[in-house]
Amino acid sequence: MSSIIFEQVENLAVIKLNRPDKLNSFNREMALSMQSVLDKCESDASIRAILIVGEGRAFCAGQDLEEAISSDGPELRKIVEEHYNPIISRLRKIELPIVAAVNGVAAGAGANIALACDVVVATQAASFIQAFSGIGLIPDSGGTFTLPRLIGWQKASALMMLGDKIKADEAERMGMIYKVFENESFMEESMKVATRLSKMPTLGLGLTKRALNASLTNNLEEQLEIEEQLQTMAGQTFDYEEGVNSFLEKRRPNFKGE
Ligand code: T3D
Repeated sequence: MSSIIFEQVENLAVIKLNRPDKLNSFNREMALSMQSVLDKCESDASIRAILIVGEGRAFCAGQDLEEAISSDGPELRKIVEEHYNPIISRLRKIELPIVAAVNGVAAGAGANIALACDVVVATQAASFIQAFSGIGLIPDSGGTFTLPRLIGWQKASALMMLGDKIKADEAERMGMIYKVFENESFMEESMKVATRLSKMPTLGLGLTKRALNASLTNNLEEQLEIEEQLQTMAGQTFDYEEGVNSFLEKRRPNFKGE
């Protein structure tokens, strides 16, 4: 059984983390498979959005701790350098909208992988735990970068040090995630969000992601400059023409992602 399941539904790639008996925690094989499947999504022009979800009752419990302490497993530095850093870099660099559908507990690297996605939705029963401090580690997978930007420095440092379990509703209230859906309709609602994104102007959304990424280090003048460049690019796409024409003709747009 593969630890990462890939399915394509029209223009949407669905990536399932599939080690349910280990709460979808990452071992080396799963981390490397995740990287290859993300590469496939990036290089296949028919894919216009990605949804990541966990199989079973958890989203992801972070690093597989049995592997982490095994004498023949990869050393800790390698786990961060070769497993998690390349996953987070891909999630941010791939110019497609990526939805994390958090179907249960998201702990450690599992939480920070979800939070690196562009749109994070969760089922009511989900929770987020910066579990690292409980085992003497520091938050990795971009957590020290992402979490303070999402919820502010004070809340982030407290959650990262205390390792509190944050329920989905609270995560939504504090701006950590986009939306919570009821348990019963969670998968259907998550698919609706991701499918909608997969039918939108893909290049424009990709450039929006590029602009947001750049804003993390730019000052206002630099950001205005990049908006000018990227808007010029967006204005040359088929989907821009289609969007304006469909508006003027009072009809639904038929975006192609071109
Ligand atoms: O080398 C390095 O470690 C560097 C990399 C760091 C990145 C990280 O992600 S560090 C953080 C690692 N993750 C954790 O510390 C979380 C560990 N898990 C938990 O705290 C709890 O399992 C949860 C809060 C996530 C869920 O609790 P609960 O009560 O719902 O489930 P459970 O009973 O604890 O777990 C169910 C099974 O999954 C259990 O196995 P069993 O007893 O049924 O055979 C448990 O051992 C297994 N499991 C859960 N998390 C992990 C795991 N097995 C391996 N690794 C895990 N992370």
